[in-house]
Amino acid sequence: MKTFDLSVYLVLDPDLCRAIGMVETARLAVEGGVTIVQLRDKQASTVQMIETGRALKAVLAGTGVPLIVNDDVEAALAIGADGIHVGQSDLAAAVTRERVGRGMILGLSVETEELARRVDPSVVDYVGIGPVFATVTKPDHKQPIGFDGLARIAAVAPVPAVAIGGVKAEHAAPSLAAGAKGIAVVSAICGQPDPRAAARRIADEIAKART
Ligand code: TZP
Ligand code: MG
Repeated sequence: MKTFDLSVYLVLDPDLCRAIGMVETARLAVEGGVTIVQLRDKQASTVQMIETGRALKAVLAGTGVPLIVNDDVEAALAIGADGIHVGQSDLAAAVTRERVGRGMILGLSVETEELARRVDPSVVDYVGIGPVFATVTKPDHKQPIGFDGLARIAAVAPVPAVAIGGVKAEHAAPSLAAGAKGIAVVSAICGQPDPRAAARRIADEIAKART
C-alpha cells in the first residue's frame, strides 16, 4: 500500500545540514513530527546517493516515515526507497513510473496551472507546488507564485499537493487554506540550531490549522 502524509515534508540539503549531517537532521526532525523525508543532493553521484539513502532508510526504519529520493531513479531503486521525486526538466513522470514500478510514491514539481492540469493521476501520486516565495535554497527557481498562485494551481491538480519555497511554520495555515495538504521545507529545519524543535513547531502549526 502506498500511504504517505504530506503534512510536514522535510527536503534535505547537504550544505544546509552540514553541521550535523543529513541523517542526524532527519532523525531529529522525525522525532519532532516530520511525516515524509526527501533526499535531495544535486552534486552527489549515484554511489553517494545510495550510501546516504541507505543510512537514511536505517534511521527511518520503524517510524512509518517514507523516504523519497530526488531525481536519481537508479539510486532510489538501489536504496529501496519509498518514493522518487522529479522536476519538469528531469526524466518524464511517465518514464520514471515505468522504471520504478507501481509501488513507489512518485512526486512531481509543478510551477504553473498548465503543468498541474497535465498531471496524470495514474502516474503521479502528489505534486510539489512552488516556489511560494523566493528562496536562496534553490537558486534557479521560477517566479514566486504566492498563496494565490498556490491556490490556483492546487485547485486544478488531480493529486494531493505540498507547498514549497521559502515556506516556514507560520505559513502552514495559509498553505492549507490554499489547498495544500502540507508544507515542504528545507531551511526551516536543515541547519536550524534544534531541528527537532523546528519540526515540532511546523507540525504544531499544521495541526492547529486543521482544527
Ligand atoms: N523547490 C522549489 S523551492 C525549493 C525546492 C527544492 C527549495 C525550498 O527551500 P526552502 O529553504 O524551504 O525555501
Ligand atoms: Mg529535479
